[in-house]
Amino acid sequence: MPKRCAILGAPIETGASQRGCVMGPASLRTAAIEDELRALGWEVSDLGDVAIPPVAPLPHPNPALHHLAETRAWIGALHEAAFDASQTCDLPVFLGGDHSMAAGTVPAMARRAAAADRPLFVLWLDAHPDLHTLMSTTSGNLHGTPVAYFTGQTDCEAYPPLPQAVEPRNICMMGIRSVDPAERGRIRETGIEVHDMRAIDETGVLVPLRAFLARVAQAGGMLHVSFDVDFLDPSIAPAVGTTVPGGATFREAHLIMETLCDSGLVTSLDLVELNPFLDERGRTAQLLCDLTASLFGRQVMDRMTRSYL
Ligand code: 6HN
Ligand code: MN
Ligand code: MN
Ligand code: MN
Repeated sequence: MPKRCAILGAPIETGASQRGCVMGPASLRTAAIEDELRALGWEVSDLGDVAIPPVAPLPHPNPALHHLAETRAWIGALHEAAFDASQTCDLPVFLGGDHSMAAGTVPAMARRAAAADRPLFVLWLDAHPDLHTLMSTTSGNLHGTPVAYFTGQTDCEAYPPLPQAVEPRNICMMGIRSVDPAERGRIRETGIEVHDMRAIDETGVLVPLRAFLARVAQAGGMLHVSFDVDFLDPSIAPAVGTTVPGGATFREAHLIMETLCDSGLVTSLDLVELNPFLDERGRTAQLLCDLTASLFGRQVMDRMTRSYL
């Protein structure tokens, strides 16, 4: 029986500093993500884009915050739509949209995992830990806040009530290379596993990835992958508003996706922060599409054994 995948568009850009992520889902569809996955033997249904109604401004004690009311509405709408999408298939793919959308998708997947009496694990591929609370952010850009919210930190109360928090010990971050002071403290307090680019230089991506996947398998967990375009080096992925030099290479990123495929553990995926207004002839959208194909089973040569341990 073919495995079933659902695609859900999340054209949110209110969490980012620059406009353009609203076009992310359309760009990924133009890069033919649906056809790619179907060619790999998946049954794919495109559920279209989530939308929000107009909202009134929400006052907040942190005057730096941008677009709180709209972002809050997006989080609520995405949570429901992502939860529903997850009921219809084996592996929903959420097309962003800026990273504040993970404040909707990740709690939805945590709720789904709890209903199945399984823990949710999160692999966070990003230059940034996105661990600000609504009080600690100084940029006020809410795409810097989803991890604080979905791990249940205080000072996120202006977001919708969280039905199910993700355990910090079930989170693994890779590619990190830009951390604000408040986030540094919170990484220490929560004990979230962070592999910065120096660690990846030293060990490669497979050592930490395999150790994490072994933990997920051991716990019988579900695994959500949140892929921020700025995880990649800007020289191969220019279409993002928050580029940081020294990111993952083409092969490091593919090897992660291929290894995730072999593990058979991934149960949901975010593709976030694609800003087509900043792209060069669609190359970043195409790369994201190819990386997703690697996660869904594309390989150069057939392998006799697909062991990941
Ligand atoms: N992202 N830490 C910076 C801020 O403005 O809070 C950057 C956030 C980037 C957000 O990667 O999705
Ligand atoms: Mn802004
Ligand atoms: Mn991010
Ligand atoms: Mn980022």
